[in-house]
Amino acid sequence: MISRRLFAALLAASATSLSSAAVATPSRPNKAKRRATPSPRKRPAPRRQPPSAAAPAHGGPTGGYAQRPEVLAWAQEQLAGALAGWQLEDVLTVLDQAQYQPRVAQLILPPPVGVAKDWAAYRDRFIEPRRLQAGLRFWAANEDALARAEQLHGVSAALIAGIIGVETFYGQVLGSFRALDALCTLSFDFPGGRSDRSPLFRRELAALLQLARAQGREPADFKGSFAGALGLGQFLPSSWLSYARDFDGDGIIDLTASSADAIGSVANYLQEHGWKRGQITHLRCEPPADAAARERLLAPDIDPRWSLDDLQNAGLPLPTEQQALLSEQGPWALVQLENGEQPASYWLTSHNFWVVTRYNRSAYYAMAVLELGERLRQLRLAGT
Ligand SMILES: [Ca+2]
Repeated sequence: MISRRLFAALLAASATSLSSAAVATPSRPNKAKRRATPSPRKRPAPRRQPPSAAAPAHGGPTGGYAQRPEVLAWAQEQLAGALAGWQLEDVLTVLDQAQYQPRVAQLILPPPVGVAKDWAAYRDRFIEPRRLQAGLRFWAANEDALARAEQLHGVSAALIAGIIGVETFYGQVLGSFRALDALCTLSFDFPGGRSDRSPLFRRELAALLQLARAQGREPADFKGSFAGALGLGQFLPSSWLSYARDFDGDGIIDLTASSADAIGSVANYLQEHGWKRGQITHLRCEPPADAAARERLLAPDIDPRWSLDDLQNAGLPLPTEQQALLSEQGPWALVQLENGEQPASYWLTSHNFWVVTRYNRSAYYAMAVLELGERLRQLRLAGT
């Protein structure tokens, strides 16, 4: 607890910083971009930078967040916004418990330049025997909740199981950082070496406090990833507040202890982001032989813009038996995933594939969760 005397001193110290825009105005929301831990850019390689490169821009490795003028200014700003109804002293009491985490500051850095993307290697990290076995156990143990989520939200049980498997290995890798530490580190000591995303994490920090109060828990009790993502589906606090659901009917939302709550929340998240019931997500294809036509189709990336006619005019080889489906379920994007030194792989992807990337904005990620889920579905059908 912060003493009254310290509290008064902090208020006095904040006077100038409050009037000098010490707190960055958050830019437009970008909440899904790094929601989940695994993307090709997120978990590669052991370490990317020596510890000194991740040193905080200001303050020090001891944190001391509640004593820093710019943090106080942020806290005061929140009282008129996300934390309306809170007392400043209560916010500072929470912040006073936060510790700077150098490992968090390292993990947020991008991988070294020059590391080639490799879909085959990425896929093999997730679609492997141990994760498949864990996925089959998870599906069997949660058959009812998965079927209910599929029925209610239109999102396939396979995709929900694929997401939870890639995110946390079915709850085996939930993250051991205190979300309060991770979010304070990234909010107020965001490292140099990549674009500053601290405004996003300051919004998530405020959301964590809101979430804790809504749940009658202490903010310091929440544990998760280095980016503050929580539970089986790795929801950031703001996503928990907006999209999480009590799916087992016990009156509370627990995305860590309740598999059913996590399942219902993942399905609800996708539905709220525009999932279309019954639409397929992707089809393997060959690229157009003509390089210019290929580049033109690839230009919009995962944004589906191309009709069947567009694809045919570009010279994309399309089996006749696929054409009715392509016509009904378009428009399409052409997605290219690189395979290191080997030739790239190509798919036609739909609006629903784009929706999966709202969970984590990476085509590699989306393809991995879809393929893991599909493999699990096939194994179940085969009675494995
Ligand atoms: Ca519940």
